[in-house]
Amino acid sequence: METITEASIRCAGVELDERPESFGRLRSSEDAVSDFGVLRDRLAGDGYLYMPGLLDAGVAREIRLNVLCRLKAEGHLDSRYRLEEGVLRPDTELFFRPDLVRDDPALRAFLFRGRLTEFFAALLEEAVLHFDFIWFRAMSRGKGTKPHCDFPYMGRGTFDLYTAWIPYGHVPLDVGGLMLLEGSHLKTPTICKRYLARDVDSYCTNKPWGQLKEDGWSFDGTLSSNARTLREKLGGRWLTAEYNPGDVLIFGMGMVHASLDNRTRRIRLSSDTRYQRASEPADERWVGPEPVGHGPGGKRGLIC
Ligand SMILES: O=C(O)CCC(=O)C(=O)O
Ligand SMILES: [Fe+2]
Repeated sequence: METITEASIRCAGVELDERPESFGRLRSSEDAVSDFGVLRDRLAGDGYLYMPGLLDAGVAREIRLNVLCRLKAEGHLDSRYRLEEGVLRPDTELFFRPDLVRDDPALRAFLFRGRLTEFFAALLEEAVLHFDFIWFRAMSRGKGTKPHCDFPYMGRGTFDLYTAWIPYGHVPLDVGGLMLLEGSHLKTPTICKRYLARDVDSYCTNKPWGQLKEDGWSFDGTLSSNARTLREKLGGRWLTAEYNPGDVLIFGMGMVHASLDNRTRRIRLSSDTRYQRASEPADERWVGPEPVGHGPGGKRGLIC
C-alpha cells in the first residue's frame, strides 16, 4: 500500500535533523517495571518513563476498533482496506476528536481504573487523582502537534502532574507518535519560566493586547512552531519510539514535547490523560463529570 508521501520526518511541516546527535530513541523502562525506586530516579533524571507493554494490548486494540467503527460510520475510512488497518480516504482531515470517546466505558476503565492508576499510585506513593477529560487524537496525514509543555493548558493546580500518552494501534515513525526534547524538563523552569506561567484561558480585561481572540484563546500554548530551531536553542535530542498497543509514555509538566507529522493515510489514534497526588490542588477545568476545559466556563479575566 502506498502511504508515505514525504521521505523526511517533520514536525508541523518543519523538517527535522535526523543525525544521531539531534534525534534518537526513548529509553525503555520495561526492565524496571516493578522497581519503583529506579522508576522514580529515572522520572526525575530523564523527565519521562517510557513503559512498553505496561497496559493490556488486547484492550487497547478493542478500543481502536470501537473508534474505527465510528470513523467508518462517519465515512472517513477507505473501504478497500480492512477496518483494523485504519486507512483514511485521501480527502479526510482529522485532528483532535475527544467526542469519539466521550461515552466509551472500556476506555475510561482502561485509563482510570486498574493497571495504569495502580502504577501511578505506586509511583507517587499516594492515592491518585486523575483529570476526567480524555484528550483523544485521531491524526490524519500531515497532522502533528507543535512543541509545547502541558502546564499552560492545565496549570491551575499542582506542577507535580503527569501526562500519560497512549497509542491505540501500531505507531511507527511515519504514522507520527509523540517525541520529547531530551533534558528539557531541567531547563524550562528557568529558561521558559514566563512561558510556563502563562495560562491559555486567562486574559487581561484591562489591556487591549490581552483580550481573548475570536477563537476563544489568548495564546494557543505553543512554545515554538519550529521544532528544529527550538532544539538548537535548548539542546538535547528529540526522542521518540515505534509505539505499539499496550505502551505508555509518562512525562511531567516541564517536558517539551511535540509529535511527528503523520506521513501516511493510516490514522494515528492516541489519548493523553493526566494524573497527580490526590492531596495536591487540581486544575478545576478538567475535573468532574462535564469538565469545562478550555470552553467559556474555563476563561479567567485578570487585571494585568
Ligand atoms: O499526540 C499528540 O500529538 C500530542 C499529545 C500531547 O501533547 C500530550 O500528550 O500532552
Ligand atoms: Fe501536550
